[in-house]
Amino acid sequence: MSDLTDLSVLDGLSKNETIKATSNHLRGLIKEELLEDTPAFGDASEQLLKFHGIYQQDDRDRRKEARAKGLDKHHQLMIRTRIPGGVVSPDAYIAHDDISRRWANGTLRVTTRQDFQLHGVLKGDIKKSIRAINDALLTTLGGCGDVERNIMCCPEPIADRFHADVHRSIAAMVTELTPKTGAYHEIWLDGEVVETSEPEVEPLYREQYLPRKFKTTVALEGDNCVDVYAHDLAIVAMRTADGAVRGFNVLVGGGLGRTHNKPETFVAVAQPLCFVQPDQVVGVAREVVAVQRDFGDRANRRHARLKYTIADHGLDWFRDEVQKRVAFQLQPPEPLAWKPVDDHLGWHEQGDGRLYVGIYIENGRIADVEGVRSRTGLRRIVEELRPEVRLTAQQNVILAGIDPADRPRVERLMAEHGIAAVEVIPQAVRNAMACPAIPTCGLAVAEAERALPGLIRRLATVLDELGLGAERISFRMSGCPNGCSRPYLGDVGFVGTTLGKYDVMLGGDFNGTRLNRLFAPNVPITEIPALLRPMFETFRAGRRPDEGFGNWVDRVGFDSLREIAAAERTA
Ligand code: SRM
Ligand code: SF4
Repeated sequence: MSDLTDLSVLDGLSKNETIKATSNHLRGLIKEELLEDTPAFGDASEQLLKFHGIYQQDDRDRRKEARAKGLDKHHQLMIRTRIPGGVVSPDAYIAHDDISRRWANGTLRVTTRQDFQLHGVLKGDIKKSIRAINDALLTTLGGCGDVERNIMCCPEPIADRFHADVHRSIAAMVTELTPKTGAYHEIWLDGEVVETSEPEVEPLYREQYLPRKFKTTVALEGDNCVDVYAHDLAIVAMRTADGAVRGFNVLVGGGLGRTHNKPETFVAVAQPLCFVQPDQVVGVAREVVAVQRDFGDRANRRHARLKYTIADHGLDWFRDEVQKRVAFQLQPPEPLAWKPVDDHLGWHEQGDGRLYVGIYIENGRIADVEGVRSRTGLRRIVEELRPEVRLTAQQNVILAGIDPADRPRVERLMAEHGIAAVEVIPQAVRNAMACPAIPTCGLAVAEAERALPGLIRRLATVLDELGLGAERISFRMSGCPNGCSRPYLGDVGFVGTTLGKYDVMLGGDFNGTRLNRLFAPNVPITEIPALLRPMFETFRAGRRPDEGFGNWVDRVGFDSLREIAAAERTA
């Protein structure tokens, strides 16, 4: 197998199904192509590499130049390390920082799913990079691909029984849901090829893995900092009065990817499925994945996520299918109540006499740029004090286990490297997220990470002028409708439609429990502050006590907002 064109496509199924089925459990020709002196892998390997946590990309900023010179694209790879619950040891942090300097583009990207991404790695350096990540006891296996992705969890490093028990459950889920193939070790770590007459078995995923990516998160009762409603499988840990895990609420079928002008693709929030006991959570997670494995659409990848399986068959059918496969009775889901989302930034006690500090990283990009040297600064702190590092779902970094006596040293190092204390960061900036988009993402139709910093500061100024500077409003920007920064769950979402233009979405809520809706299509980025300013003014005048911006929008409705916008245009 060398290229998609060589494959006879499995009857009625998508090309990817053939690639997976004939890959010998994700091996394909990756090992052979690694040895070839070429800048890029072939099409089939490109798909299989995702399961190994690697995306083939090209530098889109250099496309024009390459075309003008009659050259090929500037091929490069992105590596995604899977980091359950976002917990990174100091050694693993240093390993990633080293790779970013030696083989990647000199930056480290914290993702919205608590992973690290390294961009700009060349094919010749990929094996060394993967090996270095594994030497630091992390893996990229399952970072991408049609399998269970990174299992997220609220990253707050509180030292109590509840948090410890939840993390134990997550570790068990990770073990259960990680692919068992030996391909990863053989290809990247020069593991021994086991010659046996017994066929290799992938007990959960079998020959064809899942129809599509599958995402799970674990929230702790009351705090939706991990955006429960965006997930295929969302698990909410509930506590007893004395701080033990009482059980887990289980929700299914959330997903945010959609395609412009294809109404058959849609955004969905996860719906409550059941409540299970602590010792049943791994079993229920496994069987939710197994039902999706068996019934997900393998013909049309645009219709293959769990949200479509549930939309097609119904939630009751789905619950029955899961019930048939587990040996215990699924209990009815319990109602959920959320406190205001906590982004865990700033200094806090962690319950064992030590402190943690949440540090704001703009759009998750750890880099040395214009006055902010977060790469060097974080490296110095981690090397000197060896805190545990935790990545948040808002693309920020927590340093945990700090001796209170070391707090002044951490603060001094932060200041020396231009890393701002959270108190001085405008709320609009603090609550904003953008996906990478151009130049690395091949699917981007507009800028995001490079466009949001300018826009968000203009919006912060507007809010300040109106006396709303302290208001917590979430702003999320994505460079295409796939929704990697979860724009549809923010108070305000900006979804790229073409270079320089965005669909402006309004009416979500700060706690991420409700989808926003399209308010104004295709707005040039330069016009967004003027579009939103009158909304903020009317919000200030007409809000109820403690009412957030998104909730106010939802209450007053788009008709009145459009009247406000029209009045502004004729004024
Ligand atoms: Fe995403 C594809 C980046 C979280 C929905 N996402 C991509 C790719 C890999 C582009 C590609 O397929 O070629 C992007 C790589 C860009 C780059 O250069 O780094 C990409 N997604 C990201 C990250 C890095 C954004 C970020 O700002 O951090 C996030 C990595 C998470 C991780 O560590 O695993 C990221 N992506 C998300 C989320 C948010 C979430 O999961 O909480 C979503 C929406 C939730 C969902 O999945 O429904 C998301 N990404 C997508 C989709 C649309 C999926 C769909 O069902 O239609 C794609 C495209 C696809 O899969 O075909 C996509
Ligand atoms: Fe790329 Fe679109 Fe995801 Fe942004 S939202 S990273 S542009 S796929």
